[in-house]
Amino acid sequence: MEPPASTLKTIGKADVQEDYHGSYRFAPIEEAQVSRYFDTMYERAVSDVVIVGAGSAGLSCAYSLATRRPDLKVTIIEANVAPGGGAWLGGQLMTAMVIRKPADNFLREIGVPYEDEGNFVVVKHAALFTSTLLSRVLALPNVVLMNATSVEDLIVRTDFENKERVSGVVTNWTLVALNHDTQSCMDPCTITAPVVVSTTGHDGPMGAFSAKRLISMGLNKELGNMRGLDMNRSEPAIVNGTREVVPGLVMAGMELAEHDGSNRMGPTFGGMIGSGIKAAHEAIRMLDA
Ligand code: 48N
Repeated sequence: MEPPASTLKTIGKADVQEDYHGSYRFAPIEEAQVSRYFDTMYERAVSDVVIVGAGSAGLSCAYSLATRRPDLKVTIIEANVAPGGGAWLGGQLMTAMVIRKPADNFLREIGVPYEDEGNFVVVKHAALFTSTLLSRVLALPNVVLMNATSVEDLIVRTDFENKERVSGVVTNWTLVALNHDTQSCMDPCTITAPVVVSTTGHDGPMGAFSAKRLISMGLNKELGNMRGLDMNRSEPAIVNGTREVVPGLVMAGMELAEHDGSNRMGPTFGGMIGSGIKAAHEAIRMLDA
């Protein structure tokens, strides 16, 4: 989209200069040239895959999907201003992040250093994993992140066999989504996509969003409700259980524990990585079917 015509009569020669003795000069700009977000919303109104939630599972899915299939328009919707979900800390006030083998393969793939402690590896700070993964994902040309944006509903259509199929998401600014009962409804936007991957986690003001919405719209009977902590049982269950839970919707990460009623694992993140990668494989299977 062409930038708006210049409203300034003359714009000085762009004699840019990086100088720290009082003569620093920037190239000139029109204020209107800064408003770019709406281009993104328009360009991504139809995406190939929408990933709801930019936590460790959602970001692992985005990286695996967008690198395997650079032809796909992958759009991530994240309710918080800061993406990353619960992966900024290894656990309550613990900074290091434990990742059980074989999920360490992914760390080498994206270039996160770690200490090898036998059955698992330790990343010295969880923020090192999350910031590295975020930077790798956002550097991919076919990935767009819309943060401070909430999915507040699912688009559901009937397919040619008259089966209900999730076909996209309904979005709004998070501040609006959190305040619908304090003002008249501010209508949302939509993003249609043949595949939606929901990784909205298990807690927080909007956690387990799709797991709960499937019930309130009658596409699922009841929540499985996440069970108690058991690291050895939970991580394979989450990875192996990652799947298309209803036509058009793949569920992964801790949201799946709410949907299926599988155990939680606490501050070990290999299951999130594996579940995200499995979700990427599921999304490709669905698109190629
Ligand atoms: O990090 P989370 O919460 O979710 P996961 O599944 O990626 O990772 C979970 C992991 O951090 C754990 O909880 C660890 C393993 N602990 C387990 C345990 O036993 O305690 O990320 C979910 C993201 C967040 O950033 C939310 O802001 C976002 O999803 N989100 C949404 N984004 C858009 N629209 C929504 N409706 C929405 N709901 C949540």
